[in-house]
Amino acid sequence: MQPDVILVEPLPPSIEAELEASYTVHRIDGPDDLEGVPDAIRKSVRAVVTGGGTGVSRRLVEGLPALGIVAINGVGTDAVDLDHAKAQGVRVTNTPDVLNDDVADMAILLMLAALRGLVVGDRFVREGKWGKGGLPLAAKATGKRLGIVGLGRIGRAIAKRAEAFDMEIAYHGRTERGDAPYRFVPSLVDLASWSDVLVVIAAGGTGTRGLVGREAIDALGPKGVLVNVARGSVVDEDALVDALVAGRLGAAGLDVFADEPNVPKALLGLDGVVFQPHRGSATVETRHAMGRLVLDNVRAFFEGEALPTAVV
Ligand code: NAP
Ligand code: 8YV
Repeated sequence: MQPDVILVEPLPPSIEAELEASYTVHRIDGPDDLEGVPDAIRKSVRAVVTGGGTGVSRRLVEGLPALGIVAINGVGTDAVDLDHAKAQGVRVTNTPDVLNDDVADMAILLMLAALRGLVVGDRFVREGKWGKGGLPLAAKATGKRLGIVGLGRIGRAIAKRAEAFDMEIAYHGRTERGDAPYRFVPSLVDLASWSDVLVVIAAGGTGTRGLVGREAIDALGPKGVLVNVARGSVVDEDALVDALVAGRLGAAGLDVFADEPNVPKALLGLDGVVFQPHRGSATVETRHAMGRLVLDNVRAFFEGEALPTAVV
């Protein structure tokens, strides 16, 4: 008999097909849907597969007494209580590195779109306004100052791309990265005040909640651009909305939000804001590479081998 696996969030069809070839897959409706787990397997199921932004609730973990692994199809672990999982004897895995390129590309895409008014120009053409009126001049990207909040795996990939735009690069984090050729700025507000563009790519979770607050947003200022590809929780969203609405912040490129899929209504009418629905890693190639790591971790767990990309 095949082992049971609970799937909280869809994977690419070919990855789901591979999962189904080795396991009996039970789909549930979200990270807290204990009721969706068939009664017959609640006491015996050993594996849950979920997404980075979705995670699992403590209630789901506690409701599955035989659970041994939560395999995250993503790198962020903030939607899983790692201490709790460890205390329950549950291993947690994620998918580091394979998504660095795509998330970094998304950060650059949002930066360029915000600076150059990509969406406004697109709408101008679609609405037949070209030839009948003008658009304001946009802002140049090349040579601007880029502040990176979180020079981790993805942060470094963003910096590498920004070098091709001749950008000056500095970063903030808890630790100075001696091997990085960029200037470390111990104060986030100082970094924001120096930056033309501030890209947020620090890990989510309790340690970074509201890290980019009102003071940093005001320091970035009316010509500044804030790009968030990390987690909505890392930026004080109320402060961000206030600053954008009041024109105290120039523009923003946002892939992530505090209460996804809900986006603050006050932002929807603003030309200076460009949105994506949490699609930083959402390409065919990268979602396959992530899915493969999920399959490798689940297989290793059931075969009693070392987990390839274990977090706890
Ligand atoms: P990583 O290599 O672990 O880097 C995380 C960075 O966060 C580190 O540079 C770390 O620097 C910084 N950080 C942690 N706590 C901090 C704090 N209190 N203050 C300032 N900086 C702090 O992770 P990664 O692989 O680059 O991924 C980063 C995050 O991107 C993930 O955790 C996830 O939430 C997000 N993500 C989003 C998408 C998307 O679709 N938009 C896709 C993938 C990942 P220090 O240790 O020096 O503080
Ligand atoms: C994915 C992510 O959108 O890796 C992460 O932490 O947030 C993204 O790559 C997610 O994991 C799929 O749900």
